[in-house]
Amino acid sequence: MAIKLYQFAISHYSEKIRWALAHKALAYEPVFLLPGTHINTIKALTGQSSVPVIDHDGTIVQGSAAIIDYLDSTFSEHPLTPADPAGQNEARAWEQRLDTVAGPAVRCYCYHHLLQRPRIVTPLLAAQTPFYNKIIIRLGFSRIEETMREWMKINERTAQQARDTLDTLLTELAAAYQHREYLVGEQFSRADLTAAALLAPLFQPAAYPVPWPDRQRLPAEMMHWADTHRPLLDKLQALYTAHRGA
Ligand SMILES: N[C@@H](CCC(=O)N[C@@H](CS)C(=O)NCC(=O)O)C(=O)O
Repeated sequence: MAIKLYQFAISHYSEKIRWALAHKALAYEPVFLLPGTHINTIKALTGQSSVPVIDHDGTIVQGSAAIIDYLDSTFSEHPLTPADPAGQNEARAWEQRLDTVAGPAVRCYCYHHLLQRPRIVTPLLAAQTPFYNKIIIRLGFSRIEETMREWMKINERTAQQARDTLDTLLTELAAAYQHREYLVGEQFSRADLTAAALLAPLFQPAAYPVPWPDRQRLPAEMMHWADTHRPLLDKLQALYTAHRGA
């Protein structure tokens, strides 16, 4: 019955699965990896390098949506997938859009600004790993920044595009939440969880296990822009408070 979760503390897709496991009240062993040095460990499990990955007694599942499918089909208590087919389709459609559009855009926009603040981003990247990783990142910071920007195609232009993409999506999400508690039906589902977890770096909830800096230390551009979507971000924070648990 043992579940291991391979993850980065800072990864918002990993946060989806931390939340899913907490919601379903499933005990698990967290395996926190340092981004960059994770590749061999994860490739040995799946052949590909991305986290999150779970190992449930030898069954390996990679990718946050596939993991939620697996958890809901294996452990029926506290489902995150709506029971009715129409609700299922709707929840999966939101999740897929958030996974493919919101996740990459949040990552590009936030890293573009945070990588300009080594003192803030270093503890975020090394969170939940041995203390010496912070020293290693600090020593090699310019090379690490260059590699991350190259690998994830992060620059001024793509960050601006990511912000425009998020403006459209966040406006649509705000409209969807305007007259209802949850995105699909009357229950908290994988659609709400995905929206809140993937957008969490924009409102920095305490339950997300990284040392977020104080608001006044965050890049001003990020904070001012996030403030233009404050009612939606407050709604997502309320979902954290009501449903995330520890
Ligand atoms: N669609 C995937 C995306 C996962 C993803 O992008 N993970 C990032 C961290 S947030 C990652 O592992 N990047 C490093 C790599 O791909 O080697 C999911 O839903 O799990």
